[in-house]
Amino acid sequence: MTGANLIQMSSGSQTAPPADLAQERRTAAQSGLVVHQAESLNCETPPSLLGEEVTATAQFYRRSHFPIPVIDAASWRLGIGGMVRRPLSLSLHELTQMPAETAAITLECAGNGRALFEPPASGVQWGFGAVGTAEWTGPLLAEILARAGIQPGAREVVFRGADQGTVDAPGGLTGQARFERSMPVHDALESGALLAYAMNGHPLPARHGYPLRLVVPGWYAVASVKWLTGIRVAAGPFRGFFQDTHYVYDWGRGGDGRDPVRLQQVRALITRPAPGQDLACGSVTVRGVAWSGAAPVSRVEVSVAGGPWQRARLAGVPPAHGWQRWEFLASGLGPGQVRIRARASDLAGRVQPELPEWNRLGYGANFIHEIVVVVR
Ligand SMILES: Nc1nc2c(c(=O)[nH]1)N[C@H]1C(S)=C(S)[C@@H](COP(=O)(O)O)O[C@H]1N2
Ligand SMILES: [Mo]
Repeated sequence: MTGANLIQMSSGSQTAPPADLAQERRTAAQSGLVVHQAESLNCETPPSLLGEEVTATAQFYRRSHFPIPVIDAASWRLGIGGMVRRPLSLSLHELTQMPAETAAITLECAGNGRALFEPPASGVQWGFGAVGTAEWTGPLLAEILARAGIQPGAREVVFRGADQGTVDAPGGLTGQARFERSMPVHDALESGALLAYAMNGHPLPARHGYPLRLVVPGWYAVASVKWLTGIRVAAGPFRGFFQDTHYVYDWGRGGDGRDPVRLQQVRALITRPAPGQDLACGSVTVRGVAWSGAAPVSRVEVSVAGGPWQRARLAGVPPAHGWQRWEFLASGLGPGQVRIRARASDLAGRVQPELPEWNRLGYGANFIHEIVVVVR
């Protein structure tokens, strides 16, 4: 599908206004989001608001490390350089004139679920809602890289955002870092990544990366660099702060065992009923969403009141890059507090574990979601 003509991109000088933090916080709270750290605009979505195929932009979770950069779209350009045959510098207008794709893609923060780790892992204490699915529109990254022509011997593609600031460096030091992240060339070409200028049919809001962001299906969203200004093709491994120090699995075993986070872990969320909801005795339809970066979701199972895992029905056509909706008819509900749990499996053979492996920075925490309802 081409979306280029459907999105009204403003022409001429267009600067996203500096984000008013108090305003951002109010808007998030009014949309029902849980605001974690107002200073850095980190907000998550209660799972009960995540039941649709596509999440409304106002309810989409937000995660930014630094203040939102102010970008003048008229002078902004995307540079593509390094090990390429034809370095490029593209304006927003040029990008919107290219063939575009529109796809529903699920973004999930690698720290989603961190709050459940015991002992606590450091970082924003996300519950289950640092995840959302939006329709993103823009040219394929592979198409732009093909235009630039990757040179033989290139191994990685580094993506640079316009934002920067102070970070805690190892050894109790602080330093300056820019938001940059890399992917192997193969993944950059094969993952289906988009250079998105629109979200849910409108130009990207400032907080989600205006005027252009990378969106990488199946990968933890740290890969989906917002406020993109540059793409650099390189021979060596990139060692930036958000690649090598942060967003790595640190198993705390010492030595060199640190891998950057990559694919989303398999996971299901219950979106209906809502936690604490009052239900009448009898039956209720439990609904939710499930996703995995490694392979499509093959199965969702539900356990009611400590009973056995039972298979839920997967709804609709299997999505290419978005989450899978599912439903399950729970019957025979007796009075009292009833615990409902859901877990997902994928075609790569992964099953959501009872206890995800603890790691120092708290990534990949795909704990099984459970809610408690009150049956009367
Ligand atoms: N430039 C830039 N890109 C970024 C980030 C950032 O801080 N700066 N945060 C990343 C992380 S960790 C996540 S989870 C997602 C959040 O995207 P959203 O705010 O649109 O939900 O953006 C990613 N891209
Ligand atoms: Mo994240």
